[in-house]
Formats: sequence, C-alpha cells, structure tokens
Amino acid sequence: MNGRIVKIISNSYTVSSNGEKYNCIPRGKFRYIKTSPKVGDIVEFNPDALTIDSIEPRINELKRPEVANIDIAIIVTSLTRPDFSSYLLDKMIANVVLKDIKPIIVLTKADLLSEIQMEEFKPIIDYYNGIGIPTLLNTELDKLKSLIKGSLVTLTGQTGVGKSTLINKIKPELNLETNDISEALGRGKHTTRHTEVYDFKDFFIVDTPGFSALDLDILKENLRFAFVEFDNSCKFNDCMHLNEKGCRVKEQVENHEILESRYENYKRMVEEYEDISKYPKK
Ligand SMILES: Nc1nc2c(ncn2[C@@H]2O[C@H](COP(=O)(O)OP(=O)(O)OP(=O)(O)O)[C@@H](O)[C@H]2O)c(=O)[nH]1
Ligand SMILES: [Mg+2]
Ligand SMILES: [Zn+2]
Repeated sequence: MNGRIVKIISNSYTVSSNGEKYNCIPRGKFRYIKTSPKVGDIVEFNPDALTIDSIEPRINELKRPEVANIDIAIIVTSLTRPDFSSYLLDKMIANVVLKDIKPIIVLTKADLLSEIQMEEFKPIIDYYNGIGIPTLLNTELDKLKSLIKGSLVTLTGQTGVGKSTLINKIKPELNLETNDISEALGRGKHTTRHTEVYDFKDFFIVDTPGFSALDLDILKENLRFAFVEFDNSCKFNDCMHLNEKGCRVKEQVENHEILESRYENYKRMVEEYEDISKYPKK
C-alpha cells in the first residue's frame, strides 16, 4: 500500500493511508542505502508486517527541518525574544527557494514591541512583500490560511520563536506543548522534539523542532539565485556580485533597489562558505 509519513518518533514511523494510521518500522535495507524516510515522504508499506518497504522519488527535501515533498515553508521569525535576526531569516529563505518551496514569513511577538519599535520593522515587512515573499504577523490568521490552501506546509525557525504556538492559534484543540524561551534555553532543550504533520483539511502543516544554528544547504555558486530580487545579468555571467566590474547587483544596491541588509547578508553567506570550505567535508 501507499501512504505518507506523517510522524517520526525515534524509530517509529507513522504512515497515513486512506484515513488510517499505521506505526511502521523501515525495512533493514534503509540502513545500507544512505537515505532514511522523512516526514512528508510517500512510501510503499506493508500494513500487516508494518514495514516501510520503499520511498517514492521526492519532489524536494530539506535537511533542517528534516522533511520532504514540501510546497510552502512558513519561516517563523520573532521580532524579539529571541531577537530578530535578518541574517538567519535570509538564510532560511535561501535554503528553501531553490528547492521550489515557496517561502512565507510569519513574524511573531509584535505584541511585545512598542509602537516605535514596530515602526522600524515596517520597511522590512514592505520590502519582503515587495519581492514576492508574503510577510505577515502571527495574528493575521485568515490571510495565512488563504495563502496555504491545498498545500503541505512546513514550519521552520529557531527554537522559541513560536512555531507550535502558531499551530495552536489555528487549532486550539491540538494544545501542542509550548514553552517560554528562558525556561526552554535554561534546560538546554527544544520544546518540540519530533516532526509531525497536522491535518487541517484545507492544508497540512508540519510542526518541527527548532534549531539554534543553521547551515547553508545550497551550493555556493547557486547562492546568488537564492536571492530572488537579484538581477543576475551582470557583465560576467559567473559574477558573484562582490567586486567584479559591470555588476548589476551592486548597481541595484547603489540605487537602493535592494535592501542593504539583504546584500550584506548575501556577502556574509559567501564568506561563511569560504570558512566552511577550509575544513574537510564530513
Ligand atoms: N508574547 C508573545 N509570546 C509568544 C508569541 N508566540 C509565541 N510566544 C511564546 O513564545 C514561547 C515559545 O513558543 P513555542 O511555540 O513553544 O516556540 P517553538 O518555535 O515551537 O519552539 P521549539 O518547539 O523549541 O522549536 C512560548 O512561551 C509562547 O507562549 C507571540 O506572538 N507573542
Ligand atoms: Mg515547538
Ligand atoms: Zn554581479
């Protein structure tokens, strides 16, 4: 039979098929090939032996969070507690866009900001909306629901930003565990510890464990295509937009067509790549 993996807890894989759920274990052969099943995978399974026998080819996959066949990633970012990081935000966006996963930014904890502090975020919100990445607050639930209709959606974001809280806002009955960040960090643990798909009929949302650090999951030479507003038609078609002559992107920055932090974050990611490549690959 065919089904979708909707939950993984250690070595127990829950497969959903025709409205039924089956707790399966993967057959031994998965240990010998490099891939292991991920939440979102379509699999062939045996409902009697409760084994997963094979994984259908994936449309896409992410390493963090560990999910497959995703249509939309809701990038959950807090404006405070933890502090807003445009670098982490741009990295999360870069990690998903080249995989044909549509990013949506959901900002949380605006209620903890003063009006003046909130004003400072307005141009940033407008900018991302302007480059085609819908950006909204976690209070704009109707807008969010209409954007994700018919999709398999993953949540992604640092620990404590409010991913599980967002799911609870959409469906309070789920009553997912959430924790104040000081407490969560004090224990050195993430509140959500497994990845699970929640079925909202009109859409599916995957809650995922948060992270404290995130690696780039794209090739360095593709980084410039992960910044959707970059005009890559420079004089040299392998232009990395650093100090090359005839660079269109640098022109865009000078003309204020690109948000300064976006370009700075791009350069920092290129540098980070340089740092990584100094070390041997694992
Ligand atoms: N004031 C305020 N608090 C929020 C908001 N969203 C979430 N929180 C709080 O932030 C804390 C962390 O929320 P969680 O939903 O557990 O965060 P998470 O992203 O699921 O964290 P992990 O599961 O560890 O990855 C909780 O105490 C929430 O009540 C918000 O919009 N405003
Ligand atoms: Mg959580
Ligand atoms: Zn260039």
